[in-house]
Amino acid sequence: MAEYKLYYFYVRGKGQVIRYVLEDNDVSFEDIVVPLWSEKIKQRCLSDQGFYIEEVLNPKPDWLSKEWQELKPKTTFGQLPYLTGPDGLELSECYAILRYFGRKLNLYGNNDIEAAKIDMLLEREHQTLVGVLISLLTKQDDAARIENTKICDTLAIFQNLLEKNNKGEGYFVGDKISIADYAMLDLLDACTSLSSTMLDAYPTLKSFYNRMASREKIAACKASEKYKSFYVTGNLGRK
Ligand SMILES: N[C@@H](CCC(=O)N[C@@H](CS)C(=O)NCC(=O)O)C(=O)O
Repeated sequence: MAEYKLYYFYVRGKGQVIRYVLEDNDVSFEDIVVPLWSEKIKQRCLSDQGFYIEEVLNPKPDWLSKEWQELKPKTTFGQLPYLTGPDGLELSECYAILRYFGRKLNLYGNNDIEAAKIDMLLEREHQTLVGVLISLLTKQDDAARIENTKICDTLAIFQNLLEKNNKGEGYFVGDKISIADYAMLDLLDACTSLSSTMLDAYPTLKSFYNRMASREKIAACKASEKYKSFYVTGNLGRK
């Protein structure tokens, strides 16, 4: 039996970074994919009509799947991702879960300063990721999404920080992989979904992305039918 159960929806969204960490570090877990929307309206996710942020935040009760209606009150805050594990462990908040595995799997730097730098990167990366995900749930074209999220300015800063550590040839902090690197991989996935050429302007970041994406277990995860079926977020059918 798997040691952990990770519950998340059929999107990458806020759950994929945890899936990456668990897959890449051989953690025994059950990846429980919960349907968010009821059959009645599911097709809208795949159509041009899609869902927009107002509807995602205030769905009509009969829009939610039976599975999610049953699970929601059992989770800590009524949202996913949600993790259960040994000794009655129950955790919500994606970055609390990420940090838990960071500590447990020795993916949190070599000392307090490295851990603080990892936290700093996680804070800004998460803020940026949420901005990109929300932009995909709003009615605007991709050029406006890129402009309004100021994503290019942020990528330039991230690239600069990466280049300051080991000339950008390794990881973001110190000399070993950390949860910040998995979080950056996930953010760069989302950027690539927004624009397939966006990373071309950031060669060091692009090389980092390719290195992370080609790690054996990450590449296997990305190549799986399950991963390929996931959308970046719950709208517009964007992979
Ligand atoms: N602050 C939470 C937010 C989690 C969250 O927004 N979850 C959304 C999906 S990404 C959700 O559960 N939506 C369904 C609902 O609220 O009923 C985190 O970062 O984990």
